[in-house]
Amino acid sequence: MPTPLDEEPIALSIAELHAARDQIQRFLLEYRFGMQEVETKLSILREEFLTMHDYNPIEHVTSRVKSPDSLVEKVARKGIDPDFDSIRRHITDIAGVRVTCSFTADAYRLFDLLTAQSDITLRTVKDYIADPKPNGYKSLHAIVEVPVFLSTGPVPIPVEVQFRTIAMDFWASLEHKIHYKYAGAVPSELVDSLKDAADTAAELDDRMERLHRELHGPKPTGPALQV
Ligand code: 0O2
Repeated sequence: MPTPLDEEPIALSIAELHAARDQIQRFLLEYRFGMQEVETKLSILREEFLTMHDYNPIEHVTSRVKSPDSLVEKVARKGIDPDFDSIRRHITDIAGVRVTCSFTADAYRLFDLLTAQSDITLRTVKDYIADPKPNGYKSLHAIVEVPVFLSTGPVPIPVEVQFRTIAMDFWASLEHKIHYKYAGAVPSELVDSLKDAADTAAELDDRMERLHRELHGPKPTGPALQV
């Protein structure tokens, strides 16, 4: 039978665990709100395009807040001090939104429209469409800051937004699975095949976009939505 002295430290550490869990939940909640703000902005743009121009530049939008496990792994991997202030400063992809478009021009157009909004601050851009990664990865990455209005006042929340085409998305999701399966040590033939597939996907994007232009001309037009 455990004595009260045996039980006391366990009861205390459970209380601490509860407090830590609550703190992490509260911390991640702010990122969920930031992510939702960006999702709302994208959904407004999508509906405006559809209603005013009968054109949908967004195929689909997915989003996620990093899981506590994945966040802890990244903090350890990057050697970041494990306190909330430091994590806030150094990890900018806790909230992530992925915008998949039919055409490359739409990916850039959506980026322009989102980052031009007055409450959005653009922190960094990585244009892996213009300058693909050596493995063939293509996507336009932006870290934007969006204000979230809490009961205590506004808090600027960073959100990583990735813009890409369906073909880029298809490639990235397969590459991600392969990378995961081989724990990063992908055999060189497979690396070459993936690079080849990325080139084919890029060619397909170019051809589809040319065909689209031939069919419809540069669309859509409108005061706020000039191509
Ligand atoms: P998840 O699960 O998608 O969030 P860092 O974020 O600091 O580790 P870096 O280089 O500063 O890395 O960020 P970068 O280049 O902006 O890329 C971050 C995200 O882009 C990744 O997030 C992936 O989603 C995607 N990405 C970048 N490079 C590749 C690639 O070669 N293949 C694939 N499939 N995706 C890529 P996470 O955190 O890795 O994963």
